[in-house]
Amino acid sequence: MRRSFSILLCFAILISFAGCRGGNVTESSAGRAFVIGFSQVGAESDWRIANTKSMTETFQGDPEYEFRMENARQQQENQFAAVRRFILEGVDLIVIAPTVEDGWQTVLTEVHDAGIPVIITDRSVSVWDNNLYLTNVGSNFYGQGKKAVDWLSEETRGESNVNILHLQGTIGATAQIQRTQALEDAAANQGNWITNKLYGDFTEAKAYEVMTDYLATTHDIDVLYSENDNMTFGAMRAFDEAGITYGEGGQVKIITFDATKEALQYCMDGKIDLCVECNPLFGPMVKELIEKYRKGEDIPKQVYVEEKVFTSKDLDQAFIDSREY
Ligand code: GZL
Repeated sequence: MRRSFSILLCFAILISFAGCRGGNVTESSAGRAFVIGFSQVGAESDWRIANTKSMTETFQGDPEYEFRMENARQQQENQFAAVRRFILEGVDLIVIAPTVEDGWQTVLTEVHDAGIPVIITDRSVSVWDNNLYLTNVGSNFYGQGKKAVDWLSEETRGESNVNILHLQGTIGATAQIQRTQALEDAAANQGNWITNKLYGDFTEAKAYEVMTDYLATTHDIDVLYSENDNMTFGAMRAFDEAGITYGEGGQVKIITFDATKEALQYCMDGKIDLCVECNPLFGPMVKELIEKYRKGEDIPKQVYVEEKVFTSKDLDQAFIDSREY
């Protein structure tokens, strides 16, 4: 009786050790690829599709890496589920492009407790302890908004009242928070800027819907401040249907963010007044930071990508054709 019990006890102890991962999961063992789990926001915009292409092409072409991407369809809950799956799979590093800033404390603590490093890309997360992630690679969204409002301030200098229609992206996303803040700060200083907000969730369809409804109530718009190109395209379609002119020489000045090829083409053709670039092509930069991390080198907590603004004067067809997105 005693003998069979001790065999059973040893067997139970063996099973319990087999279930716990030993060692540091962040160091891929010699010979196997370094596994990256990437939770992407969705496919809501041309910008996002270009960003996914940049990340995918950077890693999938390199045998040293195994790249697993999950599309959250703009739902944060889907990102939590994807990140928890990556933990269970024991990936070596997790990259997250967060839908919104809030709500990440718990799941990032779980990742931290599992010993898996995290890189935040594009937008940011709001957590008590920024040691829960290695670095944040993305845009200075407030800086983008500041470039836009500085241009608009010059364009509307001396005008009595400026009616600005503000098309907001996904509420709570860093891109929305900071592009909105830049406009609100400027409007507070200008005194003659009157702003009205519509919610377009960064998509063309939603923007077309809300703009069509809005134009049924008023056509009193001097400026459209649209937080991404796809919402701008939806708004332009609604303007066309309502007979409202826009762009250079039109009733409505259009400011748009992302500077995708399609937006730059409209800008060169005088249909959009200002394109504020938001650079999605940071896959190579993320890879470079991961390689520094794997070598034990320090990496900065925040890395901004280079970005510019464009008016029709800055554009020609060769430049637009040369753009990657
Ligand atoms: C910006 C990114 C935004 C883009 C939109 O970095 O988060 O989300 O401006 C996209 O096109 O939907």
